[in-house]
Amino acid sequence: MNKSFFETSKISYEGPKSKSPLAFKYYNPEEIVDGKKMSEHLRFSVAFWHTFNYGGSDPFGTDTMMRPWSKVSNPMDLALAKIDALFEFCEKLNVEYFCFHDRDIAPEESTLRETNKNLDIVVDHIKDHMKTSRVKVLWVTANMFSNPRYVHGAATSPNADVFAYAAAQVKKALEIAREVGAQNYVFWGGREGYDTLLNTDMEFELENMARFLHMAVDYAKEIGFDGQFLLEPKPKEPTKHQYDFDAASAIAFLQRYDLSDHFKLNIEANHATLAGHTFQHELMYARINDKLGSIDANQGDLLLGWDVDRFPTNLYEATLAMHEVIKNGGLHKGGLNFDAKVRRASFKTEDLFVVHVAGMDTFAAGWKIAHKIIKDGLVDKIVSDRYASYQYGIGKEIVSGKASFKTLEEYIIDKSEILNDSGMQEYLESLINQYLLNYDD
Ligand code: XLS
Ligand code: NI
Ligand code: NI
Repeated sequence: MNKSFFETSKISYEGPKSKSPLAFKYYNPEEIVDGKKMSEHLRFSVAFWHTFNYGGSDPFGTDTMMRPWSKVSNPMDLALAKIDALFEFCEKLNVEYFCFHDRDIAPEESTLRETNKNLDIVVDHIKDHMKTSRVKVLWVTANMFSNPRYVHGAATSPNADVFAYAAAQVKKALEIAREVGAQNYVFWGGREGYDTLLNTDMEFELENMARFLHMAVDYAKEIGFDGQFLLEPKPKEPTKHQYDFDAASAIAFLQRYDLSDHFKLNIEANHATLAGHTFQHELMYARINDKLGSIDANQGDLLLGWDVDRFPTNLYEATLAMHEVIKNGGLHKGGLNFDAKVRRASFKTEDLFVVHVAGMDTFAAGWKIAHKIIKDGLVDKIVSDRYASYQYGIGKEIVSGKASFKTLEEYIIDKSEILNDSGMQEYLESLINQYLLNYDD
C-alpha cells in the first residue's frame, strides 16, 4: 500500500500567473466563496475506467499508454495495485471523489459468484484506503455493455436470462455502493436501445427497463442504500438509438413509469452534443425539471461525431454549464466527474495529472465567471425584462389563469399594431465575452 506510483508531487494552487502544467491557476480548493470551499462547490471526481484502464488503443492501433502498474501481470494483483494508484492519484491531485463500474475494478470470471468474490477483495481494499484517506466514492455503476452476453442489451434484452444476470449484477453493485458509501448510483443504458426497429418490441423493452429500475429502487431501500439514483442520457453509441436519448426523453420515461421521485439525471457534455443539443441546454432542461443531479464533465469535438470524451478545456462552455449549476443551488449529492480520457498521444503518466489540472482549472474559472454573471444580475435582468409583458395587464391575466381564448380575442381583435423588442443576442454574447475576459474585477 505504501508503494508510490507517481513521481509527480502534490498539485498546488499557484494562481493565474503560473505557467506550470502541474499547478492550479484558477482552482484553489480551499478558497471560500458564498460560505463554501471551492472544492465543495465543484466536487470533482476521477473516472476510474478512463484514467486507470484506458490503454490508448483506437480502431487503428494498439495501446500507447505508459503506466507504472502495467508490469503487474497477475489480474488480481493488478486490480489491487490500481486501487493503490487511484488513492495516491486523487490525493496528489486534490480530488475528493472517484467513480467506477463494477468491472473496472475487478476481473470478471466465468460465473457471477466467482466474479463477486474478486469484487469483495477489491472492495475491502478500497475500504481499507478510505479509513485513512479523505477520498470518497461519488458514484458506482454496473458495466452491462462490454460482455458479449449483453449483445442485445441488459434490462431490454429479449433474453430473460440476460435480464436476470443484469439484475444480479446491479444487486451486487448496489451492495458495493452501500459498502463504500457511494453518494450516487448511475444507470447508463449502454446497449438499452436498438439497432433496427424491425426486430424490436420497443414498448415491451421500455416496460422491462422500467421493471428493472423499480427492482433497483426496491432493493436499495431494502439494504438501506441512501445514495441518489441517476440516469445518464445518451442518444446513441454503441446502439444506433439509445432509449434515454436526452434529458427530455429520460424525464418523460421516468414520469411515464412512475420512477420520477427516485431518479435525477447525470448530464454528460459530449452526450448532449451527440443528441444535437448544447451542454447548457441539457443542464437547463434537467434543472428546470428538478432533475439536475450530477455531471459527467468532458467535451466532444465539433468535427468528430462520436463520444470522444476529451478533457474539458472550453471555458465558454464550462461557464455556461456552471451558470446552470449555480442556479441549481449546486450539485448537492452529485459532482463533476471527469468522464474523459487523455488523447492517445498524451501517453505519459504525468499527462494524467496535466489533463485533470486543465479540466479542474477550466471549471473553477467557469464557476467564478458564472458566479459573477449571476451576482451582477445584468443577464438575468435582460432575460426577465424580455418577459415583462406578463407582469401586468393581459399578460398577468394569462399567467394567473384568468384569461381564456375568448377574453384574449376580445383584447386583441381590434389592435392593428403589435410592438416587439430586440432579442439582444449579440449584445449578450459580447457581454459574456466581457465577463470571460475580466472575471477577476
Ligand atoms: C459512456 C458513458 C459511460 C457512463 C458510465 O458514454 O459516458 O462512461 O458514464 O457507464
Ligand atoms: Ni458518462
Ligand atoms: Ni460518455
